[in-house]
Amino acid sequence: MFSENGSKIKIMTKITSNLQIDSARLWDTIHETAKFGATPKGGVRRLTLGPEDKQVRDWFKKACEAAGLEVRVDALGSMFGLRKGRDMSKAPVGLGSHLDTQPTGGKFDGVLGTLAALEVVRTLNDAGIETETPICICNWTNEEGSRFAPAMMASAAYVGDFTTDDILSRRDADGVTVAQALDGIGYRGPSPVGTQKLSSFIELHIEQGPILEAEGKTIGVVDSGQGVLWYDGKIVGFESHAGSTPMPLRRDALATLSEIVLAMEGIANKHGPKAVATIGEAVIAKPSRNVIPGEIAFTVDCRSADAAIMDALDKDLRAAIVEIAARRKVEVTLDLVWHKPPTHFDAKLVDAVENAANALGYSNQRITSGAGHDACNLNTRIPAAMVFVPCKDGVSHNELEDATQADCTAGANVLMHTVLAIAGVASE
Ligand code: HGY
Ligand code: MN
Ligand code: MN
Repeated sequence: MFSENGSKIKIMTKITSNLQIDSARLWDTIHETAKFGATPKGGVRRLTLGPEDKQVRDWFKKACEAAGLEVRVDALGSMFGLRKGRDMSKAPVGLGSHLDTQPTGGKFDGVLGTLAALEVVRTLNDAGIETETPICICNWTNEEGSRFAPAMMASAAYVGDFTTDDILSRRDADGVTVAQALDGIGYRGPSPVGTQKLSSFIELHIEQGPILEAEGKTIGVVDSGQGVLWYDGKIVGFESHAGSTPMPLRRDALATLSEIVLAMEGIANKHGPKAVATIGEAVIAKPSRNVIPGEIAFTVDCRSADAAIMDALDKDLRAAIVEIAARRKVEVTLDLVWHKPPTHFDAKLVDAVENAANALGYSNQRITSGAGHDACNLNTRIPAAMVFVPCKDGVSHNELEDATQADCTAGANVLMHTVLAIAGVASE
């Protein structure tokens, strides 16, 4: 299921040429695909496996085939565009990201990495370059985890963290399963997950944070990534009359949640700055303006690059909930639904990214990824690394998400030369 090479890959230490991607073409494709799910505020709403995702997948498949790639779709809908290399006995070097977005997503999250991978292929085609090892561009299904949990779902199944059947049975808020959604857009591919071998993987992504912009750096050499804890929570209090129930007798689920939110914020700050946490979803079961909320479902997202801090976040959050629940005489359950340990990317590949950035003359610095990415999953099985570029004000998962053409171009050039350093150039 995985590349036999492991991290015994040979990496050229210096880049072979000053080959540059076609900046205007990359920028045009980013804006062309942004129309699939375009929102009035200039963002993109392209939930995984929905109609807009089908539109961009169809576009991507056609573009890959037009670039001479052999396109395969696996059982979870992940798409692979294989470009032949001189030695087809070698597992290809992977590059890419995801094309699904958050409900209030932007034009660049995931899209930049996937379309930059396509641009790398187009540039190698234009230059008549054949790589020694084949390369394979990837669009991973459901990186966002917004419609179906967990995030980075398909790459997690690819590395064996979940079975394909487990993922196919996951349901969205309307009860639709991943299997039904895949069939609904015709992207439940024939090949079992993991059929497409990869010897390594490089992902270009916007930073989704403020550091590179604040430091005035063009490239982020990502050497690590935060670990993630996702929980599903449920509070059961007691519905009763909003007017006639005396305050001391109330078992108010929303007031309970409000205390949990502030307790969790305090816990993250206590363990900060290397800890973050939020409650992104909260649904009152039977909302009514004159009924005291009796039942609420909520989700928690905690992260840290330090495994010990992750353990402390879990311990402190559970202790706080026990105390609040007892005092308010309500029942609170908290189920851990996803635990992704912190990522430490492959040192040799991280160096290759840094070498490419330096050789191309781009200012750069080492950085930890605050967000999760498919490369974080892949790195548990094959060598992986990431390239970051700044995004405006560090904003992402917001329709205002923005980046510059120059930075996107720089990121794609570093991606291309990193991939060439790994795959090798057979002929040009
Ligand atoms: O949640 C994440 O970090 C990613 O954006 N899906
Ligand atoms: Mn992303
Ligand atoms: Mn995202």
